Amino acid sequence: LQERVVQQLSLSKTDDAVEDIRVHLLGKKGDLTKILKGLKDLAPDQRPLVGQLANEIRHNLEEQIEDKRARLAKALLDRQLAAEQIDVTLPGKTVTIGTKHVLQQIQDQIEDHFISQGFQVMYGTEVETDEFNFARMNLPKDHPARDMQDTFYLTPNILLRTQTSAMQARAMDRHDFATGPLKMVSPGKVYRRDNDDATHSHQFHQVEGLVVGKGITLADLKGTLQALTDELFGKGHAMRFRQSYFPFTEPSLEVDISWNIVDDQTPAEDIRWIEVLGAGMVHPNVLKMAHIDPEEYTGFAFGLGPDRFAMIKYGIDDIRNFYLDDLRFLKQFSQVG
Ligand code: FA5
Repeated sequence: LQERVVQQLSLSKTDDAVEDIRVHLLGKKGDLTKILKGLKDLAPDQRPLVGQLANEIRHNLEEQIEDKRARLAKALLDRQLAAEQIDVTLPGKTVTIGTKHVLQQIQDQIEDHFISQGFQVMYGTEVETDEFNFARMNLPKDHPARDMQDTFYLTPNILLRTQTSAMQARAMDRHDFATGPLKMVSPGKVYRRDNDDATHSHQFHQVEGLVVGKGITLADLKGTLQALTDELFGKGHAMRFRQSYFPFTEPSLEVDISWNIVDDQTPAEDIRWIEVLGAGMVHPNVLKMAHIDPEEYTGFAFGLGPDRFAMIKYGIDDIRNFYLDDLRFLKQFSQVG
């Protein structure tokens, strides 16, 4: 028995294998355990002799098992140390640091501009109720103008917001007009069942702007938009206002900006316009639904597309580039903003 065990030990390569041998020898049903248990069946004069021998063998084998274990552990440690050796002279790995997405950069620039003009920034939620996205914007159920924005509905009354205008009513509800006018911008993602093309995406961004106070006029709206575009684009991009229609503003207008740099001499047909925002004077019904008296207060609102602002600013001719996660495209904007 002793010889067999010593041989097995010398062949075993893992701690588990050694444990296996120990159990077979000294476990409850182990070979040596059986011998020790069998002592009582021996003739009384044989017991001390056999007993002593068996115990000696046990001590001896236990020692050998411990010894083998220690050697295995040391070998393992040696292997680990060798494997984990660090060559401090090797050149370091470069850690690639991510940068802000170009759309986030444009949004930050727009936010910063408005903060400097005394606006507060409010973030809405992408999942909205029909009430705030449409009804409070003077678009009751079955209003034909709802078709202007084809909607992703989650339930009959809950949807993915189609416009950041959904934050207008929330802002008016929250504001205490005794403290002064409401001046807020609200940036975020919006969703529409639009077909994607060079200037449309089914998920895009808007920045809503809303000012409500006493004596606010269309001239304030135009001045506000002019100041924003001057700061963002510098001089050289022409801007034009067109009459338009939105159920929540009266009058309503849309603003186009020239994609190319132009001056007074540029022939009209050479100017490449892109629509960047809708705006207007807040409709009296919208004020009334927020319990604001339209006789006393007026306001303007706008909803601009930062994706299109970025297209103009960085000369990008296809909006889909922003959403493809192509690092070669995105890395071009790691230094701007
Ligand atoms: C609106 O969404 C109105 N809520 C804007 C508004 C706010 C008007 C407040 C009056 C007062 P419109 O659907 O035109 O309007 O979208 C506004 C801007 O969002 C557009 O000028 C354009 O810049 C951008 N936009 C609209 N649809 C898309 C699209 N599918 N992909 C990218 N940008 C878009």
